[in-house]
Amino acid sequence: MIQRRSFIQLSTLGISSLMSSKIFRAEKAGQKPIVVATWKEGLRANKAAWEILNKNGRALDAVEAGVMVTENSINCCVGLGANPDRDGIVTLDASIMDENGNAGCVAAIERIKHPISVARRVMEKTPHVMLVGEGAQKFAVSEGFPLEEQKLSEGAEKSYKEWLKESKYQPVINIENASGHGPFAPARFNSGEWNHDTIGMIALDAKGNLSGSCTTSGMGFKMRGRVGDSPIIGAGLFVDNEVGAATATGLGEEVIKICGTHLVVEFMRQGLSPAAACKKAVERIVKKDPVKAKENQVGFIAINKSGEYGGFCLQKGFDYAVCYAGQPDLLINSKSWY
Ligand code: SD4
Repeated sequence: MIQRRSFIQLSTLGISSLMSSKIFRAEKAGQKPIVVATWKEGLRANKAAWEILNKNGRALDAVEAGVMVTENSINCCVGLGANPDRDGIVTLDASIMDENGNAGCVAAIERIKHPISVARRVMEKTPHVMLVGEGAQKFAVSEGFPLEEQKLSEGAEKSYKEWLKESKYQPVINIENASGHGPFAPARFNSGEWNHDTIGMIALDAKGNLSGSCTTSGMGFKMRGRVGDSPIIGAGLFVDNEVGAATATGLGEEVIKICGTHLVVEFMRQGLSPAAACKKAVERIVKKDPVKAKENQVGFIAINKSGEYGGFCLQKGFDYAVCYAGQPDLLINSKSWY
């Protein structure tokens, strides 16, 4: 009788909850709090995030403050000093998600220094998830964000002039130095060490809550109006506080087509480790079109609810930065498919 009752209780719990408790027991303990961010620039961004996490702060505040550091640096390729679109105008995209599954995004916003903070205001102060272009800018101004003058950084100015010579818009990749991304890679090789345009950050705070942020100037010399994966929930960023968080970098079109970060989180829900989940999402891109996959770069990073982290990318050359107690500036060279 007892056996029969417990069987009934178990079946009313449902298979999915049984599976998920198994999943979390199977995960080995990770770090808490922890913050992980894309590319080498993530090291500096993580420092700012850690200031908050280390004081028992909220993951949401940490991922906003962290990527603001990168948006602020004039000579890098994320904020207003970044590579412009083909028409010479810098347009920025950003997204943010909190532990309650709330999300806010802006796309193709101009002359605003901190798109990530505008994304957070969209999440917290409007009934919407995404604002784009002129409307996003108007909202930002109404929220007190100053309208900046557009002034390309020296590096961006130089790359743009170089690009204008041929104005080529076709896939090329430098596999040897494979931090370039398909269609837009060559112009960026002139801009020195920093040759990508995005920072994605995911964090787990001391209370065990997850949040994430992603901010970018998008691909350099993109078509006017082009929006990549970074401001799209489930593509460039996804957070599910029951399971984990993931963010992406690289050729956004490829990430969008597989709902990349949502896929990574769903793979973690099925029991995969963050690294294995990222690899499986990369595999999805490869399977879809192996020829194209060889020519492009995509990288994913992920953390799970127990503070384990991992990443995986298509081509060699993608680094990500990890920070937790006693390990403030770990830079990991991601494993790659090719
Ligand atoms: C995009 N995913 O707009 C971004 C670009 C990027 O490093 O990640 N660059 O497609």
